[in-house]
Amino acid sequence: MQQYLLFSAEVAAARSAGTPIVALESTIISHGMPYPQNVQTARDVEQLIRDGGAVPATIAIIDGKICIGLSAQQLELLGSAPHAMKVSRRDLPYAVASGTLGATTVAATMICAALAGIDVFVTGGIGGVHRGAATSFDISADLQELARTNVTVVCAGVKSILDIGLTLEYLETHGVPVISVGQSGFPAFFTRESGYQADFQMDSAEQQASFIHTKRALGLYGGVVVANPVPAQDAMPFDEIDAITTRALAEADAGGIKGKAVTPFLLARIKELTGGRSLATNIALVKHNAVVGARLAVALRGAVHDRAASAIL
Ligand code: PSU
Ligand code: MN
Repeated sequence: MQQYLLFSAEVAAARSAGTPIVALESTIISHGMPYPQNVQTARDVEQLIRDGGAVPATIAIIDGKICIGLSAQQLELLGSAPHAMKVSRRDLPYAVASGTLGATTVAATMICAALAGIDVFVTGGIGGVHRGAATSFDISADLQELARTNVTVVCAGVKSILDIGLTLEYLETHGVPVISVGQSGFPAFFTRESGYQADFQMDSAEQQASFIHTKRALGLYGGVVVANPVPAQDAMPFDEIDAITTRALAEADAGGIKGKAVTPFLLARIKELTGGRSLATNIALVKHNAVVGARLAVALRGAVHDRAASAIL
């Protein structure tokens, strides 16, 4: 396995020192935001994680290696390359074997984080069950990954480009707990409320860490969703984003957009239709998630140490 993984110097040092590490995805850089704001945001998010006492590990596939932690040049390459491949679970062996430049989705980042022994992963929004999935069968591989891979994903909920109710049903069926932070409602990315409740509200990192630790100790494999609402001052008006989402969905349908192209199309169209204002919201919520994720990674290390200590006593 080690022949496929390449750790940056910063991440390698954190692994030896036992410093908490937070994984970050790269599809949000290549397909989720425009250049150069994508690269700037990636850098800012990494710094917020360092400020929180953890080490950031942005993950991507470069030259046939699963890179865990990227250099400034690698971030720039990924953010500016016109044809980086969007890599989910099924694409991962192709990107590694062919040497194609690959940006990892939530699903692929979870796989790589687990391979690297990283427990916490910060992103913006996760994929989910698309509206109309009853006929299109379009359900993001992110949900399957959450069902099977032991990584906690800190996000701002899911966008209303998806069927949020069905996404939560799917997660329930697969035993994936959904924890909200600071409120009981499940957030909808651009807005703080989706009209749906999370399973549990846990405001402190210690509570979240204790929950994750207990889940693992009970042998309950699979991921956890920590849904952290966008700060109120950065949220978009619900009615505006709702109308724009409906329009973007109709355009995707009319344009025959299918498969892995659907989500990037919708993200880009919403950005255009909001005159770029959705991008500011997107950046703000990812940064907020970085703060929460770093806190959780630090608390999780403490929880593991506490349990180990009490097992010895
Ligand atoms: N949702 C967002 N922003 C994103 C994505 C989803 O609000 O950037 C990206 C993530 O990388 C996620 C992927 O894993 O899209 C899901 O793609 P699909 O729906 O094709 O599974
Ligand atoms: Mn899909």
